[in-house]
Amino acid sequence: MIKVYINDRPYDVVDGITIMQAATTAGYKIPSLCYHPRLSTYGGCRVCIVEVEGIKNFVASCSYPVKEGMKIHTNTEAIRKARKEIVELILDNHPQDCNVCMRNGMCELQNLARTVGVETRDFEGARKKYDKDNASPCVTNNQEKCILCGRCVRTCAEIQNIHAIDFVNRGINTKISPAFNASFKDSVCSNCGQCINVCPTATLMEHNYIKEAFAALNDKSKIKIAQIAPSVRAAIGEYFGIKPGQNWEKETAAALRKLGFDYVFDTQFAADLTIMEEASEFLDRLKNGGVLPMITSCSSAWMKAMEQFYSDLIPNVSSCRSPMSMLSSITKTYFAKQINADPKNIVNIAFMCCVAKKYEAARPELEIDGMRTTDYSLTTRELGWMLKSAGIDLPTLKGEEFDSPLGQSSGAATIFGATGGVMEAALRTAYEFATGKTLENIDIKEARGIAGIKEGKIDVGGTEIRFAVASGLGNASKVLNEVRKDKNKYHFIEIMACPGGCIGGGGQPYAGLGSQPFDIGLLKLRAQALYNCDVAKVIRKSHENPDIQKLYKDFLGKPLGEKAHKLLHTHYKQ
Ligand code: HC0
Repeated sequence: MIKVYINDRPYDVVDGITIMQAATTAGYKIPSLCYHPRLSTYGGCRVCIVEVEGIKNFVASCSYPVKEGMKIHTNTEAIRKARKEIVELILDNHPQDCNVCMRNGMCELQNLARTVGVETRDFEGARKKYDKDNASPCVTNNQEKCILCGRCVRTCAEIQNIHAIDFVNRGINTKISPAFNASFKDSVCSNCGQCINVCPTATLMEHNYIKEAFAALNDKSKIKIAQIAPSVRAAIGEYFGIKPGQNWEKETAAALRKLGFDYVFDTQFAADLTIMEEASEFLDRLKNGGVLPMITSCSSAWMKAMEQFYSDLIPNVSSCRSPMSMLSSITKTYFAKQINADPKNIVNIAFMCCVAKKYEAARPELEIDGMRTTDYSLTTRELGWMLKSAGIDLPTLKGEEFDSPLGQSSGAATIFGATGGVMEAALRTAYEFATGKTLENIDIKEARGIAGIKEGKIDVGGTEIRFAVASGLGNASKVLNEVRKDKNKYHFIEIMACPGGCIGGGGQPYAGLGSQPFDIGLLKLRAQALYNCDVAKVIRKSHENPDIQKLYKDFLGKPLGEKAHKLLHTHYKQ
């Protein structure tokens, strides 16, 4: 430890950390923009400047290390004036359209301007003129709003290892773009949406389908069906200013009915269905010498990344559709029959924590007899916006149950939303399918926690199953490179594209001012909301869900059967 002085007060801090880290531990939040604690230091925006006695120029606190006896001033007149001017200069070539901007009220630049005291806009800087890239069903790019903080570029490279975007051009023409100025649609972007989570402005946003969703809700000739992903319930409260860590599933069901949905189903029902198919597929491969390790397939951004960068591993990837797509298949077949409806009159709208689900929804491989199954996939943020704009104050609503028969789920399905949850759910069922015995300790601790890579083993009927769990595509690439070297290292691998799993999805509410995207504390709170829900359920194994048992008995036949293959499985592009 060394002693430093911050604003004339002494503090003992760890040697070698930056001034910003020292200030944070001492209780000072230095304003910043390009800085992110989980990314490499860029030091480009200079918003975090401070004065250090004995150094002539202001220094960027995000990159300058502390030294014994250093005297730091974070809040002098000169610093306040310089910081304000830096933010004014950033604003000078930023559009003046806050009132009509989708991030109005949730914009870091707007907040920063207030924090540093910008009260007038005295200069009219050169404005950037670009066409908005709206072609991708997932990510839109409006470079007129970009302040070149580079957080998106570093996230895509350092967290996700995808490298889909970078700075291009020079000077006033500098912008962020996929290679060759391509649209996101034609790039290697995995659609994970993590760049959206870290973007401080409305430059990178999800392609929103709010207008289409409202139009469908107002169409009297349609049967409107909603489903919500596991992690939506763990985060939607944050959109309404409630602290993270609570489960809002019943209030969300009530809110969706108030929005006008005729049926509100739960993606978690289909998570149980996925486990029936995936556990059966795994045991089939294990018993009959199929390709191992088997790799989970429910994360849509992982699927796109896999097809682009790991297509040699296609035989390893489970053929199961994701729970979202399974539920959409079942509503337009089994459920349509139950209510005597023409599936063409059903509109399936899925509310997901994920941006890439929009791409998944549009995949032709998932059509059934030429019919699209998920009509629209919207993010948790889009749901929050729809509810607010319809005057529905979710946290104050009296909770309601999901509709039957596609609304009941096990605890295993709930934990799908956190990294390791799919593995734990699959192992609970695979064990009992393989052995015919009850799995006594169903909490598979090695699969839990926010770590990016986890490993474990479990004895399944005398065979030791070695498994791995990776969240974040950067971590996934490390595990997959191991698999390329040694196909026998694992039997079963779960991969989720987003850090922490779906709870950290690219479509989740923007992290609050006190926390950052992929902040470990935030992810832990969201995960805990799901694990608490698992423990509170009487049924905690997918195969024990009575409505799933009925679905197989009345309609599907058996797992991996002919009908299941047509409706619940898919194939991938080389
Ligand atoms: Fe996920 Fe899913 S866990 S991908 O992030 O498998 O969006 O929560 O809905 O489909 O169930 C998202 C979350 C899901 C799916 C489920 C899976």
